[in-house]
Amino acid sequence: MDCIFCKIANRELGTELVYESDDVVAFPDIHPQAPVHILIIPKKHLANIGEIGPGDEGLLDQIGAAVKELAAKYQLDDGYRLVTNCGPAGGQTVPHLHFHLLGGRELSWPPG
Ligand code: DGP
Repeated sequence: MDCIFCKIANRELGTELVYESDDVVAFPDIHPQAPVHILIIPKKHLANIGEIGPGDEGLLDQIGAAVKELAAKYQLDDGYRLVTNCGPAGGQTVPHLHFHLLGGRELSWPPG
């Protein structure tokens, strides 16, 4: 499958991984929207959050553990945002499930 995030997770592109667990990796976004902008993804190819299903038990727990560790690593003590875009209308451009961890500046709401 020609998926850029699968290639990153498989270490085929030389992208720096800033976190790794059994089923999850994280790496800096190539177009950062905040001083800290990390993408957290499952190693398994799932197109979006709607594809999580049987066999993926514990995946969201691992995502949560990654968020906690990365927030500490990047000293996001004042807060941060975790967001996943789903489908074209949700603003998703890479069809491999990913969570944006954004922090290091004041983040406004609602998003665009
Ligand atoms: P989304 O629009 O939610 O699908 O976000 C996709 C993000 O992925 C976007 O912020 C840019 C980032 N991105 C796309 N291609 C690459 C890549 O090759 N390397 C890295 N590090 N980030 C990428």
